[in-house]
Amino acid sequence: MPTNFEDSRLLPILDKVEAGQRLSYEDGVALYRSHDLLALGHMANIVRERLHGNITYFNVNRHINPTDVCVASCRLCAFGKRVRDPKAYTMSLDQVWETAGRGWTEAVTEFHIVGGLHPELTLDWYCQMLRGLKERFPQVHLKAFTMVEIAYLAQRAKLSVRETLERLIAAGVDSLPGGGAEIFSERVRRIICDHKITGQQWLDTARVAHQLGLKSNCTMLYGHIETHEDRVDHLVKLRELQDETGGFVTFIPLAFHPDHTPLEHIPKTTGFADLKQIAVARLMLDNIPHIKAYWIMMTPRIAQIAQRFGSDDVDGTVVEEKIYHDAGATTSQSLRRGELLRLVREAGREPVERDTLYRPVTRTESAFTVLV
Ligand code: V47
Repeated sequence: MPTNFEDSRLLPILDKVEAGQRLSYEDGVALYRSHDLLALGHMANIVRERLHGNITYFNVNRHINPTDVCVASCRLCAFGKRVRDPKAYTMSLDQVWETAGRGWTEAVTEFHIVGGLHPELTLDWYCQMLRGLKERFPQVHLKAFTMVEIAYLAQRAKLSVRETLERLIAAGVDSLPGGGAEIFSERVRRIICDHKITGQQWLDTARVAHQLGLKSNCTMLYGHIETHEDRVDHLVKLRELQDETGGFVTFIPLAFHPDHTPLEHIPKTTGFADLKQIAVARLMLDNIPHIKAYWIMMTPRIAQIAQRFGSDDVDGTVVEEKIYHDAGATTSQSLRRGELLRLVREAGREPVERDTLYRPVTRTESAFTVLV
């Protein structure tokens, strides 16, 4: 098919994409600088269809946030609360287990569990929580704790990251979500999340997790004070670690939601910027299998269009979401399985329900089978 690029500076990059060659740091900056969104989408779609054909993945999952108490007080976040804040909450173990079973009747295949850095909850408490979930929901995959939470639990328990992860794995952790990476630039982190682990520590924690056989996701927070160069640097660092470990399954670009944060003056990202971010991620992260357009963050409308701009996943049913809704997200907190199917089909893609590790799931009304 003939290509009609408005931005002719992208043509050498198109040659590389067609030849399956790796894009350079400079290529990444050129992609971000271009306004030729259709050209970016065209190139990203080549890679996306080469990897996944016409399939778009989704899952039936439930988010659980056991506590919003957090010692970090990141400026980017509207979710975390001080331990003495009267609006803060911390679930008891029984409440976590009860929450896990609440919601849709559709059998979930994954619990996505993340929370604040609580100064009093111990590693043993989290291990008990995991064991209780496994006892009650043995068929459900536990995707739990960001690299930031792992590093904090290790520090509090006076254990290495490796030992901490070994205990969490023994208690039931099956994989790790991708949150907390923000943007690796230390200059930016000093402003948006100065009490969080460094970018290097996030990467080191992911490395150890992957060495122990855990798969994880990875993210990048964009649309605040970062530059194009900061974004490319972030993507290249993820790509380098992936060359080493192969442990990342999915990349999720996260658009900054400023409401109720100390950075409220920053304007929200636009649909154009969100689609460009999906496309650049697909083009730069040649070794990470999946690019997720998280519908809660992007809206179902943009997540759907993203299926033609490099993404092959829309995330899941979610059921209850706090982190983005505390920061002003106007999307609903859950979509039913049928709604996800329609969203994907109307984008001209073939929906495939997956488990956390992208194995196809077949289901009846209340039970599911993972095809292994
Ligand atoms: O860790 C926090 C970010 C993350 C804000 O692994 C914010 O499958 C925007 O990581 N505006 C949580 N972003 C979400 C996350 C995630 C979501 C869906 C799927 C997966 C996965 C992971 O959101 C946090 C932080 O990086 N965040 N506050 C905010 N105001």
